[in-house]
Amino acid sequence: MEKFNHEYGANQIQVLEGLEAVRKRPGMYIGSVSIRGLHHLVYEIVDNCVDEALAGYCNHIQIKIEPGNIISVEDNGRGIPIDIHPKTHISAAETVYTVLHAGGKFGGDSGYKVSGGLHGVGASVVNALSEWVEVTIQRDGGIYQMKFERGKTVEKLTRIGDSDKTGTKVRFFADGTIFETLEYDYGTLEERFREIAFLTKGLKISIEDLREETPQKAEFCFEGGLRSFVEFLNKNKEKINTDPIYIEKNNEEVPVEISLQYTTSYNENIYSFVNNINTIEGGTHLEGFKRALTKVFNDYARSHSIIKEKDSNLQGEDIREGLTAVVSVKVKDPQFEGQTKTKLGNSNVAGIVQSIVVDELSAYLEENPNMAKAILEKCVSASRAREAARKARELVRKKNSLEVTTLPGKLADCSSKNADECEVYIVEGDSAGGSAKQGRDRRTQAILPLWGKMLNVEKSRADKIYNNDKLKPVIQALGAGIGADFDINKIRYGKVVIMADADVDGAHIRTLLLTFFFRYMRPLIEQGHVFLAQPPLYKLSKKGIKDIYCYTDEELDIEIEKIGRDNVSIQRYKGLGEMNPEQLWETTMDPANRIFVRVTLDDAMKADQIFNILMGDEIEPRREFIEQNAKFVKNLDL
Ligand code: 0RA
Repeated sequence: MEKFNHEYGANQIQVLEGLEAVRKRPGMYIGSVSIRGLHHLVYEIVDNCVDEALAGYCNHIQIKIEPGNIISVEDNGRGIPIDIHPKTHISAAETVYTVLHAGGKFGGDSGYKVSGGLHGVGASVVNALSEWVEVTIQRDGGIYQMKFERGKTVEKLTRIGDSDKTGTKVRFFADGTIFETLEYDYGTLEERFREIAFLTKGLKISIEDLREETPQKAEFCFEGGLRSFVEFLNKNKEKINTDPIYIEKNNEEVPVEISLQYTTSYNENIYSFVNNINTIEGGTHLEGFKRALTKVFNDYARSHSIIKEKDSNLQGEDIREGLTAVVSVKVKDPQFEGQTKTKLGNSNVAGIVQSIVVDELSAYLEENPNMAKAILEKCVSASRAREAARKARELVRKKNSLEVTTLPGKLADCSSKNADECEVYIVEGDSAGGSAKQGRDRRTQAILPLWGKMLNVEKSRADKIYNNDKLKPVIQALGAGIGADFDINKIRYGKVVIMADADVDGAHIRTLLLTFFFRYMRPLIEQGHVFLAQPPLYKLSKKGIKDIYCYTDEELDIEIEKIGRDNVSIQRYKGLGEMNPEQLWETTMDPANRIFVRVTLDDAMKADQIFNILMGDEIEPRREFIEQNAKFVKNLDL
């Protein structure tokens, strides 16, 4: 342990300075101090246990949210080493919790931890940002415990009993002076742990929420790994190859695990992970995978005369139509790029993934000629549809160039032509649309009311979407094209605002639009142009004071407390339609007062998943969704 060859005192000072830096700038280490950052603390602790599982020593992780928002994470691994360094007089375990980035120094690290950035910053960061942490270790025949407060050791590692088991248990209470909220969202944690369980074949993860009278809990363990993940994603879809294709290569340099399955849907659903982190922006691993797919299917189609010599190659998008796939790689020193640092940059990974997929997938196709035929039939029909869509678009483009103004009839446009200051409100329903038209700032705010039947984006190809009565006005109003032709520079409004009620119909239109933007105008979301307007839930009136609008139940409680309970009248808004133009302006559209939620790529991806449930044929998942829908809206990142 070269690093600790200092005098005891000097070393301790360094430690405290390190953790003080974390407390001063928490965002640098965990991204933010919102609920996201709070959840990040849990992920950090669980990550260490997953590493122990990847090293082959742990097969069960138990997470509990205890009453009072205390988190407990227990694993059955080897236990963090407890030996005391002769010079520093500090146990290895204490070092892990008090020295920034010390996690990897003790050999338990899988080597695939992400250095720096948002992930893998480890136990010491959690310690620095917690009011208290308690660590209990079982190993070498004993039970050992140590305690910390705001990163400082208050009880050194002490033997408190005997045990013939091994493992580590961490309990912590996040620091309320640092985080905006200490209230964990069970659903968010559950979803992430399901994902980790899919990504770590055979690892059992249990989660339990003990905060309410009736505890919620779940247990995940998937012997099928990513195969199970793909089955889960395709639960409500019609499959082409009944069993997902599965590829696993645990080679030294870059272990690769991939599963894929074709459905009769028209969309591609590819998820990629690096070291268990969802790379929403993709990167070299995804590039390698896509290149391999294109090559293998074209080679097969040619050698089996499915496409003729004179025909052109199938394009990547034809081959990915209806594909659901998960690609997971482990990379020793991952370089993350892109706007949200979720795009893998390591260039060697592309070739490695490509060659593995080419080998394995060609073998699969040769061994399963019927599947190969069914999949290729779909690819060929996708390629024909793409041709047809291109012609349809060209036709529309020609028409557009003749009629200069092809704005939809229902659009109440703004007078400014400077996109940077212009906003378009896509409003659900005619009555709310009417109020919005009267209440708006005509110079910069345009209103587009939407009504009509919901289109199943999942079951429609681009040409049909282009002519859909609900989406066509949106495409025309935005004026930037669609799909491959979409050009963000032509966008007529800098902000695209979805204004819908907080009910099931509102959820419908929101999911439809987000799914549509995600599928056909992705840069719009990537570059942060899409927002959700947040109308108030309540109006408080009392004689002698100005009306007060509240946007959450908590806010309502606080405001009632402030103005006193007597003679207050509370109006609950059920929909936008209940507000008159002045109220709608004041509460939801006036830049000085309004609350906007910016939609992230992550949100859009979720909407896309939810869309399948809403439009699918199965009733049970739809009912479940509707019950949980309020949560989906609430969890969007601010
Ligand atoms: C390094 C070495 C050893 C175990 C661990 C790390 C370890 C760390 C954590 C964090 C949470 N749970 C954990 N479980 C294990 C063991 C080295 C040995 O026994 O030889």
